[in-house]
Amino acid sequence: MASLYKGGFSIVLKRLRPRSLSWTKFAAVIALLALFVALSGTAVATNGFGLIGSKEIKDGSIRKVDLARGLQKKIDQAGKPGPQGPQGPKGDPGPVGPQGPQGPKGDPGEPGPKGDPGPAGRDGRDGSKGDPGPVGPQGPQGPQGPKGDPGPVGPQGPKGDPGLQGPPGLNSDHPRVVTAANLHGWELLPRGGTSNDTADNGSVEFVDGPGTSTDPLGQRALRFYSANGRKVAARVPLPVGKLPEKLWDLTTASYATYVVTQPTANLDVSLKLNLRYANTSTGADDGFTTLIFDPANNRSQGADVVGKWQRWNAVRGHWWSSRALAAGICTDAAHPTTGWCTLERFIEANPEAVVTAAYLEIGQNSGNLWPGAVMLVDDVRFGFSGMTVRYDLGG
Ligand SMILES: [Ca+2]
Repeated sequence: MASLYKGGFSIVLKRLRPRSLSWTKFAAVIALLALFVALSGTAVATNGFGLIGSKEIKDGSIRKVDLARGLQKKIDQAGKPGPQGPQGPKGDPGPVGPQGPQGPKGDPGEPGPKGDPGPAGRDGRDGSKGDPGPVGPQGPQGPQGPKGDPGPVGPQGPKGDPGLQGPPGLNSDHPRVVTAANLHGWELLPRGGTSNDTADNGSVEFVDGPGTSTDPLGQRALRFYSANGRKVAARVPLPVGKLPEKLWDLTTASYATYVVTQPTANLDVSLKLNLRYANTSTGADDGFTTLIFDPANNRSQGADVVGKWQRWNAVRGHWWSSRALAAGICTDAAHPTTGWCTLERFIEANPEAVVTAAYLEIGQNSGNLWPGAVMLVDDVRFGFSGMTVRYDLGG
């Protein structure tokens, strides 16, 4: 680099000096600058013609004598600079500068999380009545209400189907099966019925018959047994719901017997009718007597045999009365004149007699003829005015 001209250097310095510095202070600064450049070789200065570097100082392009005298004096007075001291502490931060202009508006941030619900507010004032809402779903069925009044009678319906066939009528030949479970009005009287014995004289019960070939109706029959010889009986039902039947209306009275054990000859099951309003000559004024059909007095209908079913038709047979009659007849089976009589003869003499009870019976409360007697009865037919009922005893 070309050396500076002597005259030009002072002009350069004048141009470099700030007006706030005196020439003295400016000279000291230049001296320090020159010293610093000489040591580090990095300081620079501008003078309008180029840079003053350590090279110019070292190679003598700028010499001390080139400087002003005052500056030379200051350089001489300054002496050599001492070694570089340690780095001082960090200075305090400078004062806050003035606020800069407002920056551009930033982008909107992401929405924050949903906050907690606030406390319930107070009830508002009643608003105006709104429109009715839609009809809700049907609720559960309520309890049953009280029974309503009966409605008016409707028109008569069509004629119904014919009903089921009813039970056999009184005059039916269809037998009624009498068992212990369904007696059809029969009464079993092991104490003799009207005799009021305090203990059973024997038994009256349904049993298997002696054989199908000889049983007149079904497999079973009604068995009469007199252990002590006294009466045991079975009551035959009379028509229900009517006044006592007149004896003269008796149109059917028949039954079958089977003698199993006969302690005395000629003993068999008899049919006995309790009567009122007979023309009796003794006893109560109501004309009570018992009219008796006994197979022993009707051998024209069957022989005295054991172990054989025989049928007895009492309406067509001979009877006798337990009490004397005004007519003096039918009172003693053994008497040739007053002995047994036909039913027609008895009715003729006792036209007002009515039947109050009917029994099939064995035994005798006096004498000693019947102990151990065993006899069977089945296929009983009994009825008034042609209304006959047939009974299958035991089935
Ligand atoms: Ca039977």
